[in-house]
Amino acid sequence: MQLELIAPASEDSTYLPRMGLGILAALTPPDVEVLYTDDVVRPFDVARDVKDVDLVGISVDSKTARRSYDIAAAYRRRGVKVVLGGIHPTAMPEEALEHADAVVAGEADVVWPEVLADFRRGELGRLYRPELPDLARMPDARRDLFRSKKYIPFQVVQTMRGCPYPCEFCSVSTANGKTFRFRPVAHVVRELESLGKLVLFADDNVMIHPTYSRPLFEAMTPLGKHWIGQCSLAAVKELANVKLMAQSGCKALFIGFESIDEETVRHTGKRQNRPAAYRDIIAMLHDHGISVWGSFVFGFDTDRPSVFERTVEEAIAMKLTMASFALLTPYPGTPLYARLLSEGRLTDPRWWLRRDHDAGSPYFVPRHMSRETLRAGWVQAWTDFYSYRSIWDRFTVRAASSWIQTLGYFPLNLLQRQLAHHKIAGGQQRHRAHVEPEPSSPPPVPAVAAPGAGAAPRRLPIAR
Ligand code: B12
Ligand code: SF4
Repeated sequence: MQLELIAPASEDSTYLPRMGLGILAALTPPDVEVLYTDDVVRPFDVARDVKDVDLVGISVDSKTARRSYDIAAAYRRRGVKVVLGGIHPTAMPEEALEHADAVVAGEADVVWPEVLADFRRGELGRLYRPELPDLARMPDARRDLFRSKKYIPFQVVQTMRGCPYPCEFCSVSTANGKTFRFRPVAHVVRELESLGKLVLFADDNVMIHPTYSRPLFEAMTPLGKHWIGQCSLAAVKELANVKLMAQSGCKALFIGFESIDEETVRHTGKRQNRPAAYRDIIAMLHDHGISVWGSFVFGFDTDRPSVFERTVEEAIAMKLTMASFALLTPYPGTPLYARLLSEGRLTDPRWWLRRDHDAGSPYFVPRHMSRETLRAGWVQAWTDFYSYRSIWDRFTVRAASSWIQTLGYFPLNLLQRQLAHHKIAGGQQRHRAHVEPEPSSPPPVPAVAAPGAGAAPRRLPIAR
């Protein structure tokens, strides 16, 4: 039997293998041949790449839903059965079932062997809703499937799932549960020992639960790894935690600041963020050789047109190594989606079904500006943050600085500058170019103005 596992791409995808599929491959009986196809590495061409395998499994998030459904349709036309799973089918199982033979809504670890056995007996079910698995039984992902040289050279490792925080825009607590579940430290350490020096933790929040993370990082210290991960500000407020992370090999953290405004972080539910403390926390991280990649979101109900310029200025003053700016996106299954829907503010409630969804966002009516202003301000923030002046002004080398800050800083920023200009401002697409335009979609240019809509933000003085 041949099973093909497919990781579809969106314009926001990165050259990283899909861990969930590596785990499913590890849970697949050894007599099944597993093929791994990554749309990021080589854009999937329906005319060229559809194969005569026995079963296909596709990992779907909301940004890749449309593309996943198109790929699924091509296989099903050929008589190949398709199973969909991942965060989007978990939130939208009924929709996913319209495009697949079977859907797994939830973490598939426990149920995957059963899905395969059902398929082999010719009794594939329609909808599987597994219990949340005990991560003590989570296998190491099958990394032998991830062969492309295009992948960034960090090995992805997961230590925990679930999150109790109530951030309104986030899918995690709905999909993965409202409690933390951890892999035993010994399992993580054994997996790390089998891998190379560079590690990326695919956790939402490293060090969020110090009673787990401290023993983990202590055990990692002798391994000599260099690792990067995502982290909430709550985790790095304490000097002792920062010291331990640095000692265990942490070189950079991706931190969800979300906003520089106190009112906004309270409104989003991200209560652990205290904007007044941002600069001090970053300076402390820099002093311990940890670079910071900040993440900000625009479009919250408390955001006004001045937010773009103020955010970029603050991000420069914080001396962030890099930053990403996202448009607030109503992902299905989130409290944000439910609220905007109930307030009648979603302009295209199934935006993810559009083939051009990346070009037309935001798909909701902001409270204090028009959609055009929001999109224009978002583009401006990207180009201003990656202006040559900003790149220069943010550069800082401290005694403890790691290679990411010394050797990596300028190449990484110049790459991001290219992305800002070509993709964000120029609208250049890699994946949309491979599909037909959506005939029935409403026009991608935002057309709805909010009450009290402001003018487009002016160009920042730092921009070149
Ligand atoms: C690591 C990560 C990334 C990485 C790596 C992605 C990669 N190549 O794997 C990077 C940084 C690149 C990234 C990028 C983005 N991400 Co991201 N990411 C994550 C994160 C933190 C972990 C994902 C992961 O590896 N989990 C570990 C594996 C084991 O779990 P899993 O993938 O869910 O798989 C399990 C189940 O879902 C299921 N399953 C999955 N696939 C399949 C397939 C089949 C056939 C079956 C049966 C089951 C199944 O079984 C698996 C085993 O239990 C999640 C948050 C989270 N906790 O899920 C966000 C998350 C997935 N990301 C999210 C977003 C929004 C993004 C971005 C759009 C952000 C941006 N603005 O740029 C981009 C673009 C994503 C894209 N597809 O293009 C959202 C998605 C929301 C949604 N509804 O779609 C999440 C949920 C975060 C959040 N806070 O809401 N991301
Ligand atoms: S944004 Fe981070 S802290 Fe908030 S709910 Fe999601 S995973 Fe938890």
